[in-house]
Amino acid sequence: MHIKFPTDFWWGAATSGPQSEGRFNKKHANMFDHWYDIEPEAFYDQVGPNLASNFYNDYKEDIRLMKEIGLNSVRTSIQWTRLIDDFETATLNEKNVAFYNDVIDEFIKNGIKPVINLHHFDLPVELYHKYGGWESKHVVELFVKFAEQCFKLFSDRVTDWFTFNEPMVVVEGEYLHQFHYPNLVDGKKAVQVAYNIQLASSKAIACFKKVNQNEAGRIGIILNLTPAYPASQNAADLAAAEFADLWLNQLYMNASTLGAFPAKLTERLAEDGVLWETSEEELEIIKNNPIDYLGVNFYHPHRVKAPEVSPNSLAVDWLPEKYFEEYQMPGRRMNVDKGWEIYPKAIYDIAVNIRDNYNNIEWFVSENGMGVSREERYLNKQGMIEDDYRIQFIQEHLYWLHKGMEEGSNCFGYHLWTPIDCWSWKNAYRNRYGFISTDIRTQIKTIKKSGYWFKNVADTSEIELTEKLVDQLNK
Ligand code: BGP
Repeated sequence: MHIKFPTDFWWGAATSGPQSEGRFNKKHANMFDHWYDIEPEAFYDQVGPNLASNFYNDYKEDIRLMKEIGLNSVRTSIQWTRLIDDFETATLNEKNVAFYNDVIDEFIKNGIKPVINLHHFDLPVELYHKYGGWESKHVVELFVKFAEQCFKLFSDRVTDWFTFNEPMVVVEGEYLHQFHYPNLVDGKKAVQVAYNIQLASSKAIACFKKVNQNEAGRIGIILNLTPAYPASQNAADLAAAEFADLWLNQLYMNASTLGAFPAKLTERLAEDGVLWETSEEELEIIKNNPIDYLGVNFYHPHRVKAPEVSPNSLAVDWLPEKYFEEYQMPGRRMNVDKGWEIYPKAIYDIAVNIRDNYNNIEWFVSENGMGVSREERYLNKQGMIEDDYRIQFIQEHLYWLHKGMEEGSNCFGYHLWTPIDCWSWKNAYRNRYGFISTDIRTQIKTIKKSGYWFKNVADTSEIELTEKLVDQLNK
């Protein structure tokens, strides 16, 4: 079976500054840099962000490889801790301004659209120690100053901007589930942080409208958006799924696209006495600055059930998990290396949801991918990793994405996580996601089978699926 996508479809991949550049010539540390400095054993094999995939030194060669595999667009992020010398005044580090200018120009020279994100889990750590990071509205203002510098410096050439990558992961990682420094468990703070990040995004969008230099310029947010599938149709499981969807998806989706938080969520948070501090003026800013377009990161579905323990038995005052619990569906298909369920049809559900509930806003798959350990297992005699599992994973997701588009969803692109194997936070280099492998000892980069395969997809905007695979997908 042949599937055809629009000829101007974005075929690309995503990375981030902190995961690819390395800490070279960086005056400041972000949250992860600092965490690694104080507790290297928290990271897989004690590998930290110092070298990452050496993009700071290798960007020319890396971009050449990205071109070789046909990518027409690539997302990365500008590190706040690299670009800015003084956070209060947002004075620039000129050497690093030159670095980002070169990177952007190099992408453009190679026919690759640079897609620029401003925050990828990389808050400057001193803003956490001084002000409580995203708990503080002063930090919101400082972020907007940083954003303004980026727009002023680069929006003559960069047309595609995003404010935040996966804000909910910051909330969960830092304040709920202890996988980002400072590893707190504090529901009340989590709620305020969730709000403050939305406010920061909306304020950055307001600023973009004032200083953007390019008529084609647009700005959005990147959300890890996933339907919350209930474990059963029982009322209790349905209620759990409803709350999970409000908290995990609708909070940012509604505020960023429709200009207001879902009332059902704010009412519940108010009843529970944990609603964020806000003001009429701030809510006006959120209302008046919706995104132009959306990025959706999708890896795995959420399956939820009613909590088994009484909400009152929670050890801390309030947690969103009061209302839902993760459900491990028997027989689910797993990527065992990463521990994530594989469920490509969710992309179709996301497409339909955006079409029906969010004014069919333009969107793209900003991350999707499969992290696999010890990929050397799949090296062939010529030294190429034969990652057929990744090719199939992409095919399956593109199949469902295409179906959603056929039914009218306004999707304009697909980005894999990630172009070149990069550093993955706590997991460091355990799971590899790239079209191109990185040897972390030598930093030699080699195109995998999926990279060559993807070049053909990008060149033709078509994919070929076997009947067997299509049958499986429709079972
Ligand atoms: C997303 C992040 C990416 C990337 C990816 C893979 O949530 O936006 O930065 O890391 O997940 O996940 P991991 O690195 O945890 O394997």
